[in-house]
Amino acid sequence: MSANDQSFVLRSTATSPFGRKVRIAAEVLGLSARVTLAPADTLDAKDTLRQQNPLGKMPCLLLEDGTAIYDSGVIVEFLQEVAGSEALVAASGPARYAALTLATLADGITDAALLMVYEKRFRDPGTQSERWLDHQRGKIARAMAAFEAAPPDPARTDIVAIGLSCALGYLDWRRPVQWRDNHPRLTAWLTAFARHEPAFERTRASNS
Ligand SMILES: N[C@@H](CCC(=O)N[C@@H](CS)C(=O)NCC(=O)O)C(=O)O
Repeated sequence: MSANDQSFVLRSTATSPFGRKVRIAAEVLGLSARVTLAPADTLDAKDTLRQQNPLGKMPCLLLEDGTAIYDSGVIVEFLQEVAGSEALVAASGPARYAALTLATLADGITDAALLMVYEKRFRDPGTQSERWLDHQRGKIARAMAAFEAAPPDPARTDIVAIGLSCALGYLDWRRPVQWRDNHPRLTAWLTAFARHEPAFERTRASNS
């Protein structure tokens, strides 16, 4: 059976911002019905996630023969190929690398936000490093400034918009930083993008 007609299992919680990227992509590509969400516990050594992805990170996509595909960016590209589409990122050329670079910038916001959340979650009160938190805040601030200066087209769902919307959604949910008041264009962008792309609201954890 080729990947073009098989079903997939997505190891991810409904709240994972990187998992949300994949769930939005699957919906936009018309593949949602073929992707079953199987929550993973990244802290549980017995969870099969660590065999599927030795890094123990989610999302991780499982093919019917057990093949594992990660990380979220690779999964999005894989699903796009399964769908026979180039809707989310161009297959080649300068536009591809421009989009992949901006998508990495958006993912970097989520990565830094997660590290801030983990710093608070995994360290005992009073032992958290303010220097480390500041280091991550700086990454978020610079990446957000770049997007504020040039927000993407809110009427276009591509790999950049998907990653950015999931990053901002995660900031809104976990609040490692306040971003709305000092990023009016990005705030407007997220409102307009959510209106344009229903998969954004449909993949909110409370809606799934
Ligand atoms: N670059 C990865 C990042 C994935 C990631 O950091 N996932 C988080 C959850 S949203 C995770 O698995 N954290 C647990 C850990 O790092 O052990 C991707 O794009 O999929």
